[in-house]
Amino acid sequence: MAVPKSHPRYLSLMIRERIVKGVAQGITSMHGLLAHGRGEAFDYLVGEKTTRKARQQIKKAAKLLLHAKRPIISVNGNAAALCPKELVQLSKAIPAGLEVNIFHPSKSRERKIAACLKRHGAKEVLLPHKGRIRFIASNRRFCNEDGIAKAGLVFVPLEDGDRCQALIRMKKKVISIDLNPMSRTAKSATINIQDNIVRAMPLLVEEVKRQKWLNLNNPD
Ligand code: PTJ
Repeated sequence: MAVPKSHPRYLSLMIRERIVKGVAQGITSMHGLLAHGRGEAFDYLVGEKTTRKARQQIKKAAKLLLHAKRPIISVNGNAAALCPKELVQLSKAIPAGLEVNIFHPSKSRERKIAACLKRHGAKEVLLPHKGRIRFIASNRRFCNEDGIAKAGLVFVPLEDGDRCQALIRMKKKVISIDLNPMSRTAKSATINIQDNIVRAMPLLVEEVKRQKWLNLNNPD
C-alpha cells in the first residue's frame, strides 16, 4: 500500500506494512497481526516514543548481554518481519547466536525466518532440534541443544507467554522487549525494555557497540 509521507500516522502505517508483508512472505503468523495491534495500543500509551525508563533499560540490557555466558537471540515471526537487520547486527555486535523459536507451529515458517535472517547477513541461524525448555507444553518448548538449551541468557524480543518464566526457572537470564508492562513475559524477565521493538533495537545495537568500545578503551 502506498502511504503518503504527509499522513499523520505514516510511521505507524509503514511498520504495519512490514507485518503484513511478513504474513504474505510466510514469515509471520496470522496471529502476529493481532499481536501487533496489541503492541500498537500500548505504544499509544507511551506516546509512541522511547521513554527515559526504556533508555535506562536498554543500557542495563546491553551490559547484561555483553557479560552473559552464551547469550542467544530468540526470533519469532513478528520480530523477523519488523527488524531482521537489527537482530543480525545485534548478534554480531555482542556476539550472540540467533535461534528461531515460534509459538504457532510451522516448520516452513521456521525455515523462512532463518532464510530471512540469512538474507540480512546472518551466517548461522539455529532451528529447534533436540533441546527442550522444561516447564512448558507449547511449541516453544522445542529448542536447539546448542542454542537456547545451553544459553545463560536468552534475548526475547516481543512475546507474551509462559516461556520467560520457564527460562527463569531453568536459571537463565531473560531480556525482553515488550510494550505491555503487564504481560507475563515483561513481568518475569530479568530486564524488560518497554518500547516498540522497531525503536528499541537500533538503540540497543548502538549501546552494545558503545559499551564494547568503552570496555576496550578503559579496561579498568
Ligand atoms: O511467530 P510466533 O508463532 O512465535 O508468534 C509470535 C506472536 C507475537 C504472534 C506470539 O508470540 C503472540 O501471540 O504474542 P502475544 O501473546 O500477542 O504477545 C505479544 C506481546 O508483544 C504483547 O505483550 C504485545 O503488547 C507486545 N508487542 C506487540 N508488538 C510489539 C510489542 N512489543 C514491542 N514492540 C512491538 N512492535
